[in-house]
Amino acid sequence: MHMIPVVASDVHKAHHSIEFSRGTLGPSQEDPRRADIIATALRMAGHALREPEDLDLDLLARVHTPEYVEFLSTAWALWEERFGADVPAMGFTWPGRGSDVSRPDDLVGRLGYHSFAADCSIGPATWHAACEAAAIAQTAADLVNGGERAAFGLCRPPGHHATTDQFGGYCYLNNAAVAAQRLLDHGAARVSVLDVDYHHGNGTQAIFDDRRDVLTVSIHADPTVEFPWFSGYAHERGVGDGDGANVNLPLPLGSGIGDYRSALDTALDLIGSAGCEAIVVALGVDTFVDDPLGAFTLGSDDYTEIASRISTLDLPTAIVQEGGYAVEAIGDNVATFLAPFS
Ligand code: Q9C
Ligand code: ZN
Repeated sequence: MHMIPVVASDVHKAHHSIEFSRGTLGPSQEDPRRADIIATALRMAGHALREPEDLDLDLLARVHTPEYVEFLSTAWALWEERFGADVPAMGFTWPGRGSDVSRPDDLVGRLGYHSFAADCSIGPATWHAACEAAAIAQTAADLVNGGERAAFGLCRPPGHHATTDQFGGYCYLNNAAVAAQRLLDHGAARVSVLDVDYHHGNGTQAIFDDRRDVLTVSIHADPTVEFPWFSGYAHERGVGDGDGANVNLPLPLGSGIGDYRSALDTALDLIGSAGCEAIVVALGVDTFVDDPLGAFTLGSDDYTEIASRISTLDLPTAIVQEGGYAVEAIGDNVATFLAPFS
């Protein structure tokens, strides 16, 4: 049996953000142990792990703005110079609704301008870790471009909440968007990003919203009662040239495999009939019944069924890691998901 290749790295370990949750700032649930546990489980399952190639900055520039890349790459040094190295950098003032926003020159203003949530911070290792995660996604896409039927990028930090120019939701650079753009750049005329994380992939939607060449489809918890609150609704269908090329399939809290299967079949019918030549799966296993952040009720075995159905598309498939916070189960859940692609 051919186990699908896995791209992973230890660079993520030094990045551990803080998050504001229920009135308190504390260590993020997006913990370095997540990726270590997944890597161990995948090795045990027989996957070969390899390191990423260097990140292509031209590729990165096709999904993020130059201002944002400049901001992220310099924010920690500017913060440390001004406030010291003891506390990480975080935004705390965001533009109001309907305001005509200009980009502040000051770092503190920019932290608000370039973020949308108080759930993650920038520390000394954040930029390097985010670039490595994007490089992992790029390398997974390259393996698929090189003829692998599927490849997995063990990205950490995750990426699907990061927009063209804002971090949030534990995400800084949009790894799934990087992978999708890489598949396009290799010659695919159209690709799909199928986001199965518990949370809406608002960043991926925003990055590709006005484009037809990427069909973004997300299955996630109803945003009327869940992060990211302000997007993920079924009426968001893409804009301009991208009209019809974004599909949101929100599900109620408490959803299990029955509801999930229906949404997934809708997603797969759309992707299958849209002429996509390759697919990126944004894989969050925070849909797991015991996930501390999620309220779906999927069991480990359900990941076999979900992955099997996705694999019936029979498209070249780059899978990238997003969320999943039930650390005791995260390794098995990811390994279980990857098995049907082997
Ligand atoms: N402390 C991903 O799954 N809100 N991001 C958490 C509870 C943010 C999740 C609030 C959730 C972000 C990649
Ligand atoms: Zn999530």
